[in-house]
Amino acid sequence: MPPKRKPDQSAPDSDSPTGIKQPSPMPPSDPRGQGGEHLTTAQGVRLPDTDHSLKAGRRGPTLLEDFHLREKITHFDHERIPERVVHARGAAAHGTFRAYGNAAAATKAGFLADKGRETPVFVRFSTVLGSRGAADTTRDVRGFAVKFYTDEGNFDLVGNNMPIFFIQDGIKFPDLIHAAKPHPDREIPQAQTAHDTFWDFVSLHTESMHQVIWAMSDRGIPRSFRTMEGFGIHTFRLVNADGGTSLVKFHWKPVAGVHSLMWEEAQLAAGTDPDFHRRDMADGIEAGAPLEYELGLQLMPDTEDETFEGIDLLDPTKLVPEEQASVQLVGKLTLDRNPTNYFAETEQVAFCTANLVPGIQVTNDPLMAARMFSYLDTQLSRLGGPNFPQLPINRPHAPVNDNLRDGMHQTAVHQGVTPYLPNGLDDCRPLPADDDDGGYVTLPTAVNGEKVRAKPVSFEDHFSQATMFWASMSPVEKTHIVEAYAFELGKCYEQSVKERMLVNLAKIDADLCAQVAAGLGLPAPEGQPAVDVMPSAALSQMVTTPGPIAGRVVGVVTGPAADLAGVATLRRSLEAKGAVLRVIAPVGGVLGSGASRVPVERTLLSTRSIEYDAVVVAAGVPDLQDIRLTVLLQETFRHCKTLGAWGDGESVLTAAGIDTAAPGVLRSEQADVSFADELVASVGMHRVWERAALVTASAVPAR
Ligand code: HDE
Repeated sequence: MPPKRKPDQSAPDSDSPTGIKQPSPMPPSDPRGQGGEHLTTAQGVRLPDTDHSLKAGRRGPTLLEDFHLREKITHFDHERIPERVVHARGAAAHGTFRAYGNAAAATKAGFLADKGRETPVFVRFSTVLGSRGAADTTRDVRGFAVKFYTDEGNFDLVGNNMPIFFIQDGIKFPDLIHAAKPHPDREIPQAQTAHDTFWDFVSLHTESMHQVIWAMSDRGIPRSFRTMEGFGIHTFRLVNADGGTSLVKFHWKPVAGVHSLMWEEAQLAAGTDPDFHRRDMADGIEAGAPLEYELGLQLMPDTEDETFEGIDLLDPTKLVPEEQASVQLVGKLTLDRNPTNYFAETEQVAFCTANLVPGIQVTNDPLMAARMFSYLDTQLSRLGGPNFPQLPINRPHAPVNDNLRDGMHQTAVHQGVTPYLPNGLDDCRPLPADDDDGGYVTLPTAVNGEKVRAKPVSFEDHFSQATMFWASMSPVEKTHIVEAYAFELGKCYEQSVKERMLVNLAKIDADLCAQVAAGLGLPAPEGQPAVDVMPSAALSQMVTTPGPIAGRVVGVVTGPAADLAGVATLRRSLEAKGAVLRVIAPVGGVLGSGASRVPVERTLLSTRSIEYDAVVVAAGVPDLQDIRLTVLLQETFRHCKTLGAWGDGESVLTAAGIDTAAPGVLRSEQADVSFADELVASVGMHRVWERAALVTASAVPAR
């Protein structure tokens, strides 16, 4: 029998390359490599030995005749495909989208409009700049690409975790990416914007200023995929069953809230666990804590000037504040299955912004226009030809009847002799589908104008929404933004780049500019920032009430004499909330005996503070002292995460130099339910920000 797929895993379904369900008695396709009893060649010939090449005598030479050696090495030589030009580093999961039904007034797209309809999805999260093997936690924008396998064909919502973009016209994308990728001479630095060419480009290119301040904020270093928002960025046009239209921006709202890492954590994780985000997602799904997001529509009237409250909706560097157009939640995305094969699914999935379904259309956003071309085009070289939609992960779940034929890697065996239209030999089939038959009918919008290489005047304001973003931040978030600019510009060698960037920051906010300038040791120039901006509460990540803690990890420091009954109580409470408890001890092995045996999951050598959202010391190990434990506890304190101890565990905190009276340090006589509740509530706040002022060692002095 072939090996069984793990319970948390899923794989593309068994539709044929043409989208038609395989008729019985065809077995469902099995994406696993090992399906049979014996090792064979690619031609199915059974092999007696794969450890020795065929030689003339034991000491060689190797014979050209060795078809097994040649086939094995040749295939290996061609195992790699080009990584994505951008978004090369990613991780994905399968799931389901369930519509609430309240979008029906806005769109006829069935997967959004039909109450309770469930649509399979595949979602790939990514960083933009790093190569395939780069670290997950570098400061960057994150991709949030969703493929909906709807009954009307595939719809791809290829978005990011920030609602705006660096450029207003797709023709500049190669410039942006060339500047942001590693320098062409030495190919450094990897996966980051903290270098001269990036800041040279953006400082000369002021339409990037809004996206750059987002990237310098905590949004650039998410805690996990589970705690990221997602945005379609561009304005789309929705069409309802009566032909009525509206303009829309898509939002994904994470049920777990929007939370980030601290910059030092992100740096530590890049070294000690470069797979931080993908591991978190895979482990969470395996542990039964799916990732959940609600899809939100920000609907705006479809007016002739495609402008809302003075905001040009075709300008992808502008957002529409939620205070001005509320986000209506219309469905829920649940990611609950890990892929079975990284290459076949996560690497070969091909998102295309041109994958649209009836009810959803694009607008004339000039960034979108270039994307409509680019995504199909890039797959031709990445996936080796025009038949990539036949790959199992890309196949629509709707029937495909495309008259497209042949080409590299054709896996369908098309029948018949009439792949052309019109034809008389097959009754002129397949028939065109009009609106009533579910055809994708492009709205007949009027187009007029002179051919020019220019942009509208309404695209010229590059600073006021960056000012709005800054004004919407809490003091802690502002400090992080200042530190991020000072860090990144501090990594630049070119003085002129830093000075030019300060001129731009002065146009966003005088205080921001002054603090960054102080960090760089440069004078702060004067600017004229917009004065009448309204802060938008939805832009801040600060929370005032505890949120869910699903997928969060609490480390419990133990030792041979630790109170294991207390550990069990905490574990029950945390697991009931979808969180994970990990037992840390000085060395590995098993604690306790009999029914209360507890395996040690991390030793002081094999762990680091970034693995935990909170760390608690158990009673029973009061004399535990170890420099690695001190580092662990100090880092947890410095990163404003919950600390705690019960019973005599408190002395371990004290010995490590932790002020146990500081905010967010929980103490209790026992690990009882009320202690567990306190812990759950504190982790639900994400950070103990009251501690921030005590620990912000790198704070730049204010002006
Ligand atoms: Fe992409 N982008 N992009 N992009 N993008 C790609 O497509 C491109 C843009 C985004 O997980 C590529 O299949 C151009 C905005 C995501 O597989 C490529 C322009 C947004 C992903 C490409 C943009 C995105 C990509 C590389 C400017 C947010 C990863 C490989 C006109 C709304 C998808 C590939 C995945 C990937 C081109 C701008 C999001 C080269 C030309 C804006 C999430 O085709």
